[in-house]
Amino acid sequence: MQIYIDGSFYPESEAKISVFDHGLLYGDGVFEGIRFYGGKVFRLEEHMERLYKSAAAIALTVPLDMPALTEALLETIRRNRLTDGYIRLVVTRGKGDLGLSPWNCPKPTIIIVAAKITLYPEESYEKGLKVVTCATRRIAHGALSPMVKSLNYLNNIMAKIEASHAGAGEGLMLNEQGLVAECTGDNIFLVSGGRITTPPISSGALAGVTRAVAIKLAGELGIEVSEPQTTRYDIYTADECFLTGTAAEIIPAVELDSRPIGNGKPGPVTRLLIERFRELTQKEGTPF
Ligand code: PXG
Repeated sequence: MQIYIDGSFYPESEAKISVFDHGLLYGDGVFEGIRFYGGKVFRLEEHMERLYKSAAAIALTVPLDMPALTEALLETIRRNRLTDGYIRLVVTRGKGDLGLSPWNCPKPTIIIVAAKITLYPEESYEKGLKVVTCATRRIAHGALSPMVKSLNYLNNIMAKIEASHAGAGEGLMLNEQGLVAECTGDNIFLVSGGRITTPPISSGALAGVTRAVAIKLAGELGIEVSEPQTTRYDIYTADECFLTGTAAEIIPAVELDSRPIGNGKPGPVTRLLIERFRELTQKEGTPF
């Protein structure tokens, strides 16, 4: 495995960053998780734009411009001789001292890892996931914008722990008002009466790249999509539910808090979207 750090490539055993890096000391940094399929990177521009926006929001200047960083990412995939896989692109505040001030970090660190990923077994795509509501709330706008894909994932990790303790594949996260935001690493969609809904970004959901793809695919199928404030009641009483994310792609959710969603099996709209999503990932992308 060849890992990119600040302009050079290293084998995994030599790919090291400083223990004084503020990404490690304070979770001060941003990241993206990106997939590539059949020799093409899926929705690369969207991921890049979100990374630069996340960086701007935390007053972090990415030391490479977007074309140069994009080329570094493509070169990392080439060096690893992969055709299908997953990229973790990380920009940290860089090496500083033990104070939390970012002004002691002269140069942000860029890390690019290209590897394989399987988040859920194939069986979960056939049978659907069980989801439970987590007590841990999604980060509030007043604390840190949930739009920022930052290296601070502890609240989502706390929720993920709750979900796995409850034997569920994913955890539902509510915002401070008790409205549905998203899952720990995926956006959530409902199908009710032939229409699709997903919680608005303002609810605390990440502006998921896969979320946008699902909305576009639904539109192409002539299915109406809206973004109303969503409660758990809406999920309990929906016909179908599915989750979207770069790692998870589109995956059915068939149970929330031990209540079956619809008939408790992946529904026809979900299945159709999964099929269309798989076709799209083979067709579109940035070649490397
Ligand atoms: N919400 C949250 C909180 C996320 O972290 C998504 C939604 C889906 O967004 P995208 O843009 O990927 O459709 C994410 C992304 C992992 C992993 O290792 C998690 C994500 C992406 C890649 C890998 O579990 N989450």
